[in-house]
Amino acid sequence: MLTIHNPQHHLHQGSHEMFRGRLVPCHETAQRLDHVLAELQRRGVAPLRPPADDGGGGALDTALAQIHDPRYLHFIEHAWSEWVALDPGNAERDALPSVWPAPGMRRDVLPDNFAARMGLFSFDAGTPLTAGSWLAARAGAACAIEAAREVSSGAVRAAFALSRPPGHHAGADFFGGYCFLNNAALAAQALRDGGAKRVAVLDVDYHHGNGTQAIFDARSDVLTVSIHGDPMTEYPFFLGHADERGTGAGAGFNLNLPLPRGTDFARWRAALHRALDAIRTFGADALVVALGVDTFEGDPISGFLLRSSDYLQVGRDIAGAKLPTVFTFEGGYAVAEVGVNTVNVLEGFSAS
Ligand code: OKP
Ligand code: ZN
Repeated sequence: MLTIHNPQHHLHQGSHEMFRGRLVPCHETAQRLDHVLAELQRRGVAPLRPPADDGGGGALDTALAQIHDPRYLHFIEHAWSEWVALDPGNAERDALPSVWPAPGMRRDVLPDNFAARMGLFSFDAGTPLTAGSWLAARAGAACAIEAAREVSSGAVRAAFALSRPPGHHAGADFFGGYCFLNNAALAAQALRDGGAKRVAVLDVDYHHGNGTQAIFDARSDVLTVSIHGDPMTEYPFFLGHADERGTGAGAGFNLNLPLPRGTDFARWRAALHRALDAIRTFGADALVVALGVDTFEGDPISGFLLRSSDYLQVGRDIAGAKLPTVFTFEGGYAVAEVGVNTVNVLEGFSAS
């Protein structure tokens, strides 16, 4: 499968995240992507290339502004230099938010204070903003958009945007869950712009794709479907319940399939078949798969029980939708297995 990988991903490397009351080393590391790349090369699942379009000339910025709020984009682009300007010593420290507007507080006024804006544009303290976060996320967005364009043009049936930081928790105007720019949403929009009338986003990451759901919540041209750990107990907690079906014109165009911790592949696969049924009923002309493999039994931060060989079947099942497909890379924190598990999905898909 054509894979567009982000050669700048290593520019984003947080040191610590707030986790269960203390700062712990980040789970979302550069080695994750390196393992996937190595596995793709080892199995000869070519071709593999960086994005041809580096985003010069403003086309990439125009695409980003279709999904993200201009104030948010401006903030993320300049956040690191603001952070260092506050104190030169900050160059050695990641920026983490620590204060957020509660309901009833003002979101319409953009504070001058940097910490206040960090909170306004985020929803957790697990997502460090580092010197290279913007460049890495922006190059990743270019991978997702280019993958979608290759699929739209008919050059390939499917493409994989291999990038980090991941994207599915990022909303139009917020970062969080290790995500800054929503690659799956950008790919879906690029497929729409490339002529697809109806696009489905299928999110198979362990965590609910709250950013993607929120971005398309009121739209009927993009169906969002997510299979994930029940938000009653699992991150991101405040979205992802089964009764969220979309709002306004988007009513009926979101489907959440929450599952309890401890769910095994048989039960998970039944949810996948429900998701694929909904995508068929919707009449999608193209598909984006937000591919997280943190559903793996050995994942250190998740609670499902999928095994490495199961991912081949996941790929075959998704191929059964017979749609032009863009995969984006999301979670998966069992570093030694993330390559095998991810490439198993792609191989299962390609062999079908
Ligand atoms: C990102 B992706 C909160 C601890 C939980 C967030 C998990 C983000 C997962 N401080 N950490 O969906 O794999
Ligand atoms: Zn996840």
